[in-house]
Amino acid sequence: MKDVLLKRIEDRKATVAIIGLGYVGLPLAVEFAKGGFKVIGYDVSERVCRSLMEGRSHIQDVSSADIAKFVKQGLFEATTDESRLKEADAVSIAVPTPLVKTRDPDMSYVIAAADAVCRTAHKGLLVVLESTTYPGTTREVLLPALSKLGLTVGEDVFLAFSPERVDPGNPKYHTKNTPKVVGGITPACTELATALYAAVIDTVVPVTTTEAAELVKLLENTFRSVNIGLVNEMAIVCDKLGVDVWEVIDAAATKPFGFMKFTPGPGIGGHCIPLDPHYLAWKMRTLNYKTRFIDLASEINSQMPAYVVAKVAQALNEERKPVNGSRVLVVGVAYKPDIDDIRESPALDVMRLLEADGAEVVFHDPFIASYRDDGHARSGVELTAAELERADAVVIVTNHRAIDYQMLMDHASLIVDSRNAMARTIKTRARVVSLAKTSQQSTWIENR
Ligand code: SAJ
Repeated sequence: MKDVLLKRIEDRKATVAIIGLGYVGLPLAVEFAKGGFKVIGYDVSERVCRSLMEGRSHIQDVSSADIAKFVKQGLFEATTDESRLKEADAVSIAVPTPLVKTRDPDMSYVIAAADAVCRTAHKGLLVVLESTTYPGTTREVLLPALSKLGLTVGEDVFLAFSPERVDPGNPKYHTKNTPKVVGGITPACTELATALYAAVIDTVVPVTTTEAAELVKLLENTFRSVNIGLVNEMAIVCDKLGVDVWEVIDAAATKPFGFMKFTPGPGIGGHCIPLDPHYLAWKMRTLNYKTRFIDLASEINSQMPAYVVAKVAQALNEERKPVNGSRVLVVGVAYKPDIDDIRESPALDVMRLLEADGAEVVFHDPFIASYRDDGHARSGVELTAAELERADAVVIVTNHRAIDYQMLMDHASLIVDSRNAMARTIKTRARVVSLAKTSQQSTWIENR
């Protein structure tokens, strides 16, 4: 079986199925089509499949021109018909793995995809799970499901895990030039998964087990969460010492080895960093081990929105204004600069907390004109001089490059800057309050 599939991959005769046509699955589907493979994209969304078949991409990093070309050439087909998976020689599962309210894993999408694979599996099939998940998922969920069909994994069918490393909006790294880690249940599984991805991705990094591959991704993103938590705590430390945290970080970043720059902010958002580490924390709890770094980083990062709101309240108080009844303009609500994604954005928490204190909150984001919050649509405002002059406080939450920060300086009266976005503006009208109370710096020096 292994050699037959290896040959089909080598000759580009293998049909590749991708389950889940989102920000991971669709770029992967396009890479396989570019490599000359016939690709069947399976998604439960009728709307997604229809727009793809009409040649339109719904993913920022995938061009509609590519979709239209491969649909026309018959190399890519999007379908909601699960039975089409029967045609696949290899299937990659790239479905969401969110958390439920109690921050426990929601495996429902992975289980639904695994069930679809089992209903259409056949001898000679390679299955690769890409969704970020707790270590053990591939062996504990997918392996038994396939074995129940009477198929021996490693001989009749092959099973591996390969973490997705898609960084939406990254101008330099995309699916083809980002090294791909793969780990199989058996060496034959690893060999086949390596051959499949090596056909379209520049660098493939095999590891010995599916657990190792699952942990690689969790280490990558826990590393970020912990280091972001560290610099957020450093911001609080600098605030109490009256030191400019940005100056300290920029100077530390001059160290050419042994340091990696992270920057403080209003908290962490997105579909990876706030969620992935909790998959590991959950698994370790089932083994009676408390992953203290993950929990501490999460505790610090998740209290940053409240920290920013406390800064706003303090700054308004210095103007003898209560938060209650003040008009606050939040600038930048996407979860990170220069993208249009608001998922888990700390800006949502900042706005909710301000409104809970009675503030009248409006927002501006050049990438997000409106979004749905608790079921109702919220629209942003244009960034005008009038809007800035009307605000009792302007809060910079996400520092998009497209925003004119000098305009904020010239027209706002009070700015709370959670990203050091005002650093390069010329001081004119606004009073700027940073995450760390640099205004105390003189007191610190006087008292020494
Ligand atoms: N953040 C900070 N300070 C930092 C870095 C990030 O406050 O120094 C915040 C961001 O504003 C954002 C959140 O953390 O709200 C997450 O930012 P991120 O840069 O980690 O961006 P993501 O969530 O898009 O992470 C993805 C991840 N990619 C995958 O999971 C495949 C991550 O592993 C990448 O390293 C990251 O992109 C990247 O490098 O941009």
